[in-house]
Amino acid sequence: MTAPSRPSSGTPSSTPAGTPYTTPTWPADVAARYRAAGWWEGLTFGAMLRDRAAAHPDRVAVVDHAGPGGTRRALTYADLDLRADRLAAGLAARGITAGDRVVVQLPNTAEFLELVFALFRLGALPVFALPAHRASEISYFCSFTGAVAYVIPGVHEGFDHRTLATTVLARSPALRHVFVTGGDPGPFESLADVPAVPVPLPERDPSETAFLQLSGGSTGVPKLIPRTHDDYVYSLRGSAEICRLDEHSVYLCALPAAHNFPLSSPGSLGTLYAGGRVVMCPRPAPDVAFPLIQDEGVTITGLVPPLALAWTAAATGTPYDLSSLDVLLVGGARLSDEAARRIRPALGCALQQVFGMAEGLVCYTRLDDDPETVVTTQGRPISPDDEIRIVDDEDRDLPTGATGHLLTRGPYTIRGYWNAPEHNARAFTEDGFYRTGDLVRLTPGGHLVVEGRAKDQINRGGEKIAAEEVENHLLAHPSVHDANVVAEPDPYLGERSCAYVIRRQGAEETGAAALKRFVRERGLAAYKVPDRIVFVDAFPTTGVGKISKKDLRAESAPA
Ligand code: OOB
Repeated sequence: MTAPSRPSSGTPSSTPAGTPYTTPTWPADVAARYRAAGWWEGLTFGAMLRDRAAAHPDRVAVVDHAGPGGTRRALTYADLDLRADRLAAGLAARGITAGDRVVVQLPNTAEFLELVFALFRLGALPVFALPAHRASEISYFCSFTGAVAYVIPGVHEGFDHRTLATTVLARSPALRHVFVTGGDPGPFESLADVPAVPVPLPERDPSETAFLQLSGGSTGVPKLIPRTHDDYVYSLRGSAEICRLDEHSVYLCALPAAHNFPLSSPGSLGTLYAGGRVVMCPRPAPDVAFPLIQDEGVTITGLVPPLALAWTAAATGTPYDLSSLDVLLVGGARLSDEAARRIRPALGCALQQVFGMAEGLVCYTRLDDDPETVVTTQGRPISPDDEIRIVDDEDRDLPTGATGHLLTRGPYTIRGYWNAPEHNARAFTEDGFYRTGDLVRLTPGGHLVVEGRAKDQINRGGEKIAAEEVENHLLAHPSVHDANVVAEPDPYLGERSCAYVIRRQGAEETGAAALKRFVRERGLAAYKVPDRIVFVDAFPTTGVGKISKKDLRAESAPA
């Protein structure tokens, strides 16, 4: 395979090994076209919040229930704007500066938004970790990005992130600061003590990278996705229009706030773009979310399919008034047509399906699509400039209606992962199309239907697991000779993970429970620990002798 063309502009950086490498970005002529078309409006996140705070300072921007003893807190746009400035000043005083990376692992609280806007204003790059990540993932994010700071909740869902931070700190030479929200910071600094008198900061360039998002991934380690102000603000604007957000919209952030879906589709940032109100929901379970919908007058939210099913079931006979809810977005994994049909009758709201990816492309069914399109398709792209190709294994375009590999390119889809030259050569075509790894077809009406996946990944109810990452952890066990992780059907999650393991000859017999514990203790997020482990003597192989994951999956499927 030949090397992809490397546009000259980009984020100059170096690989961890020190080799200079420029992360590919949009070629200059393409960028100029996106600006001329008005997709890129030259607005930074810092300026966006400033504008909104000037236009409607007293309107509530964000609500959470993370005050002392779980009390309600509401920040107006003016509050959020000022708090972001004060936090930026305090972080700057601690030496955090433009271009620095900061790993953010916060639950759904107002601090999450304060912090990311503070970092956007500083020009420091949030690296968006999920609360479920543990030492394995966080240490990797910190060391790979050379992060200087890591921000955590003290204790969240019974887990002490301060202990995790101690482990991470010992493994991450560049890490200088750990900031803790909510209560006792332990040996670290409380984020509440950081804010200082605002200082003037240079305005950021809208074309620069604003943050690093995580890929679902299909390789040994997660890849990092550089998103610019220009491209991401465009995806927010497009999403807000498609979901008809305005200043009366109240968005419930029920999924983990840092994930691309609740962040931008249209998510908390799209809601702030539109001047609406974000309600932070600590957990997405109906008993937590339903009272918030009632009390806060929530109009729109987004869920992964298993949660949409749980909400649909719980809505029958609920004492809570859900009548304010206008729209439920469902995405992250395939929603079955049958489940889709149940949503409006049960919840009394419109459904919008979302098929998106942190790398860029986001498709929505539209609110004026006919009901059959809404329940049977995953929508169409945000932008008229989103380019879609559906190809065979040799990258040849297929006739309309045929199922094939989805390739995409456009004004908010990255041209390369951050510092990943070898991977970029495989994950993008020479002319800059991203290989999504999804198998899709196009309906005559121009909507996409997701039919499957070619990437080596398990989509566990919207949580993505790279098979290779888990296999590597299993292989580290002395009694494991070889391991293959595949998806198997699950009635609730859609898919769960199953590890097929060949034991090492003569090694002590380790059972499934012990092997799961081993993987967990290596510091892997709980959702990546195999749901099932099956010991086998050999793996099925293809005609050329390669291990056939297809046949392994078939073994897992119900007869
Ligand atoms: C969202 O983003 P990621 O980066 O966690 O995962 C992207 C992948 C897609 O490539 C696809 O494999 C799968 O998740 N996916 C879907 C889907 N939505 C995402 N598969 C079938 N049907 C759907 N509706 O998951 C994400 C980002 C922004 C908005 C929504 C979801």
